[in-house]
Amino acid sequence: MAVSEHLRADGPAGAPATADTPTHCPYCALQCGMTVGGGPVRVAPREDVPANRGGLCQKGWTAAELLTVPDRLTTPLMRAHLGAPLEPCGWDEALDRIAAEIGRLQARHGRDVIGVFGGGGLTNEKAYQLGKFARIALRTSQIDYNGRFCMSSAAAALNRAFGLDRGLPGPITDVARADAVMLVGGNVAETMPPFMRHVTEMRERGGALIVVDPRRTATARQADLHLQTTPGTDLALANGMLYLAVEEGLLDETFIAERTGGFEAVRRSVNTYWPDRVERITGVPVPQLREAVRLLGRGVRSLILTARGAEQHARGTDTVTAFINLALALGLPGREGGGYGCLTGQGNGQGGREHGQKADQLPGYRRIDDPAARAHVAAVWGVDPQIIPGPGRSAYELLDALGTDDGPRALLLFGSNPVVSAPRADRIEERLNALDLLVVSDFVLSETARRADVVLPTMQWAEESGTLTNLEGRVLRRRRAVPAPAGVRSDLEILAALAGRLGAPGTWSTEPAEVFDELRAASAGGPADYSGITYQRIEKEGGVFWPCPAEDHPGTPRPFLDRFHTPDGRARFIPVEHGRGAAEGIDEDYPVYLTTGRVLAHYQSGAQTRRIGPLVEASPEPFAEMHPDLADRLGVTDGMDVRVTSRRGTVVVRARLVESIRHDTVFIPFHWAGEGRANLLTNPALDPTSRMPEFKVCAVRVEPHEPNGADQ
Ligand SMILES: Nc1nc2c(c(=O)[nH]1)N[C@H]1C(S)=C(S)[C@@H](COP(=O)(O)OP(=O)(O)OC[C@H]3O[C@@H](n4cnc5c(=O)[nH]c(N)nc54)[C@H](O)[C@@H]3O)O[C@H]1N2
Ligand SMILES: Nc1nc2c(c(=O)[nH]1)N[C@H]1C(S)=C(S)[C@@H](COP(=O)(O)OP(=O)(O)OC[C@H]3O[C@@H](n4cnc5c(=O)[nH]c(N)nc54)[C@H](O)[C@@H]3O)O[C@H]1N2
Ligand code: SF4
Ligand SMILES: [Mo]
Repeated sequence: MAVSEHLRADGPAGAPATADTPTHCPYCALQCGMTVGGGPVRVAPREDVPANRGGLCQKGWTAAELLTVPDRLTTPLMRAHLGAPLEPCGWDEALDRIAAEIGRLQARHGRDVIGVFGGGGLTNEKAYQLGKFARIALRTSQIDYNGRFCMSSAAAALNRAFGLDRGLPGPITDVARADAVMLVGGNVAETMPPFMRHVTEMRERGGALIVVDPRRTATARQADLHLQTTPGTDLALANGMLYLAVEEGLLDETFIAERTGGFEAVRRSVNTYWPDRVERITGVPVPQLREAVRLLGRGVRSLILTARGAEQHARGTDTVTAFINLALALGLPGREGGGYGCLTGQGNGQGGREHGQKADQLPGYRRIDDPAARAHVAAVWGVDPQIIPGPGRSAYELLDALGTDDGPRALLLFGSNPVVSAPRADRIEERLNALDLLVVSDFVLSETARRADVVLPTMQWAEESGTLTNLEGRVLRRRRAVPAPAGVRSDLEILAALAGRLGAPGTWSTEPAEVFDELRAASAGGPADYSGITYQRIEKEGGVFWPCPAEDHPGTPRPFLDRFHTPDGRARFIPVEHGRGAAEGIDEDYPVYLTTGRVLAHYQSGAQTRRIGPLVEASPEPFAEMHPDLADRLGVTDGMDVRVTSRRGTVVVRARLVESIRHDTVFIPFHWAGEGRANLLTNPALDPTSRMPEFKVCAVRVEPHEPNGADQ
């Protein structure tokens, strides 16, 4: 097996040589299998994990370096008073201060004065414990997490149509067996590189890849068909494809009759999406639309997969619904290996949305306003259901309310860096600064942690154990491979210590295995039922698919193959309309579309990857990708600094001229802080159902930047 090309000479402080431990990558939802061990610590890909089968991306290869970044936090930090610098302090001092402030604030302003913000990178155990901590230790309704910025639109659409929110409809190996895969707004060649192995295998077997993206990305370049849409027009594209599916006689009438409801209304609603009109809206030529429908409709096992490009819109839920309608009309979800799926993003993006860190949710994907769910979970927690609060605010609304008259005055944050990753980030930064108390648990001093009043140094991936649920819905084991540096505590230890100081009811184990057993009981009978999953089974079986309601139940790799999880077992067709499209259209003042997303070398807010030498070398700075024709019109040349201005702010980044992007669109990755922070520009228009912000489209003006201020 190959080893990391990017070994550090010194190895982690104090970490002795260890045997190689099988675990998974710290980053994305593919959760590539890797071994970690040796001194200096190194990683190597595992061959026994279907998701990556011996592959890793550059981030995975360099993951060992994350354990030894020079500015790793190893002691709590605290400000003596407002405006004072962050200074090292002891754990008791930090935890006592937090508990005292919480007590003071809640006595004056009520329970909801404390907010909690979680992350989709937290293990199931931590996500579960964080939700429980908010509900019965703080008794606040004000908890949400960064998954709201990620898969919430797909989740809402899946719940509405299928009655269950599960990312992929089957094991990832189904991709290689598919006849056609349509990937809408996903650039997996950069965001999950080993995923492309499955796609390549499919193409070698004669299957077709269709990519829908305003950019000819590394993924689109490998496609058989690339539909280069105008940002924010996917819903019209899907409705137009359904119109053509009807016209071409590609409907699966038997499936529609036996397994679904509501098709007639949808058939009528797509009547106005005739091909010329759809070409005008989306910019996709009619012959390409027709070709895409034929490829999908003639295949037996076709997959329609959406990712953030289609979902991060103020109409994201309806957009995903339109693709689900198309998949249902073609009968795909009824065939083994076919269907609709969404590509989960963060390491535990799937599990992180199931165990109660979402504002309206209790463990097991239960609804917090359902009396039976409250009673079940309260019994597991050993509390009266009455004390569990109701639903709180969604992520952006929560951050936006911080420090306002009726919003939280303190925030406890685990596993997110919203100063970089939240939409309209300067507004969010201002709200964080207005708090009486900001507590951040992290292993590095992220841009958000820098603004905290108390920073708690925590353990990271290879130092801890627990479970994560990957994009397939397969529950996997994260295993401890190296000791944590002295002075660092796990998130579970932090929550237990705070719960103790707050006099919280219930038990607060710091052992992941014990917390998992409690999670199993809390999830039992819920939509995301983990009760039959054990650490031992995961070890033995290489992961278990939920729902898994009993220890002798095999798990559920294909939850929609035979029935949907709606009351009548049928999937629901729901008519959706393009309407006016994106929340912000282009006009004379802001004549160009901005879209945002990712590059291969960096992860999310960059808090982790901007600290790793080879990744910084591969991708040192933010940039604005634009077409040479657009650049010409704007007087911009390759490599020049440009000012990009939206109604909310301005960034300065280097222009990168590429032929692969539409003439009317610029693309800026969101991984950087400072003057290239893409989220200074983005529009926090929210989807009415999922409360997802419109990260993927807003209107901007682009000008050459003259540093002396000659240009305004
Ligand atoms: N390298 C890397 N990999 C990652 C991550 C990372 O930060 N870096 N993060 C992980 C996480 S949390 C996530 S959520 C996933 C995200 O994975 P992806 O969804 O693949 O990533 P993005 O780059 O956000 O968006 C994908 C594509 O959407 C396109 N797009 C923009 N606007 C539109 C539109 O209106 N319609 C359509 N059809 N396409 C559009 C963009 O051009 C972009 O190529 O990646 C995971 N993997
Ligand atoms: N413009 C624009 N903005 C976007 C997006 C976009 O496409 N465009 N995508 C959105 C999406 S899909 C996502 S998922 C978000 C992600 O954005 P963020 O929520 O900011 O995610 P990360 O950068 O992964 O932040 C995780 C932080 O938690 C720390 N951390 C990691 N693991 C743990 C742990 O176990 N415990 C604790 N306590 N800390 C931990 C890391 O060091 C890091 O500082 O960004 C969103 N923002
Ligand atoms: S694709 Fe995702 S899980 Fe795999 S090595 Fe890269 S970042 Fe890690
Ligand atoms: Mo994400």
